[in-house]
Amino acid sequence: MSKLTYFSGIQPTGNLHLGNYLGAIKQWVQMQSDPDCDLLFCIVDLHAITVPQDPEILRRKNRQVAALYIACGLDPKRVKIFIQSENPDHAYLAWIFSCMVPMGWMERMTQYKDKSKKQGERTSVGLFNYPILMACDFMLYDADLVPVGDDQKQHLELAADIGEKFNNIYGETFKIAKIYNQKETSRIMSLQNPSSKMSKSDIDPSGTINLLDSTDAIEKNVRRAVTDSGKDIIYSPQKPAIANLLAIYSGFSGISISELEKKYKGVNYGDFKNDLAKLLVKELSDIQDKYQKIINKPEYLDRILDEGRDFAISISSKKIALVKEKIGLSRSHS
Ligand code: ATP
Ligand code: LTN
Repeated sequence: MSKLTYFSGIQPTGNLHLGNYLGAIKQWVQMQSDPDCDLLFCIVDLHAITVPQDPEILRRKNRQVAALYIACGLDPKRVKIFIQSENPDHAYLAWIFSCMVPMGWMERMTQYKDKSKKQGERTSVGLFNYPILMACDFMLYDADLVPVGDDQKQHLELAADIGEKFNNIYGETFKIAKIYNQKETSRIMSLQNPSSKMSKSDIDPSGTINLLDSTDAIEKNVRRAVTDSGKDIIYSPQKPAIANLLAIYSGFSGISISELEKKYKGVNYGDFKNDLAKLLVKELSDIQDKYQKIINKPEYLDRILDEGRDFAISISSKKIALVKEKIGLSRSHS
């Protein structure tokens, strides 16, 4: 049986938070133990520039996210980590796909509709094209599975439509990738509003816990997290705030939600939150210690990113050559 390929990425914007960790990175780390797969993780800076970025901050964030990937447990000997803009094939294929995708497919994208509503006149064409670039990211490498949070489901469906359209016109060229995630942690919600997802772009900092937050900030935000009426600690749609805290607790402790419900039967919200805060401080300080060591070794990080880039280009350049051949972007048959 041939090996499966997993591909995923995160934008180097804002601060990575518990949602990014539980919904994405933690699953990537678990996948490493499967010897029958190849793993590629990208820092998607071309996606980041769909909204204005400060060049110095963007440069810093690229390194920060790479260091956080490793600090969270990705093993550079086992996986490839690279920066999207360092492989020009992503943007190249995005142009080709954007010439094939009907406007109507893109106009249905809910993330675009939400974000463009907020940005109004400032909305860039790049933001509109964002899901096409995302499709290229993993289709260049024939990815089988894309481990991302639930918010990306529609983008994966669009990628499948693009792949099928290309394959129908030009013959089998692209694999159709599937989304991969774990139900309970596929959508971590804001600690202040359990009906909206924890997000880098949330303007209220008390709804989010970032991976690099101080002990004080972690404790304060857990203490301030909204709870539901009643006093039982149970995982139920009627109790979205407590269900969210249980999902976070379970995600970091490895204890199942039903075990946690038993453990906290009859315990009040305050004591439950104290335990959760302690757990998060411990787990995040481990990540933070590793992060500090990596970010202070720039040559080590550069070596990993150089290797990742070279590996990525060695695969994607073959796919680009095939695509060019199929669609006639060449002087003669190769
Ligand atoms: P923004 O909310 O500003 O668009 P983001 O926090 O979603 O940014 P991304 O870089 O777009 O950050 O997401 C990186 C990964 O983290 C994706 O796989 C995404 O699905 C996942 N993710 C983001 N937020 C959550 C969340 N609240 N719960 C679970 N997974 C999440
Ligand atoms: N749109 C994704 C980030 C992203 C991505 C990808 C994820 C860009 N390209 C390729 C997986 C595979 C998001 O999480 N906002």
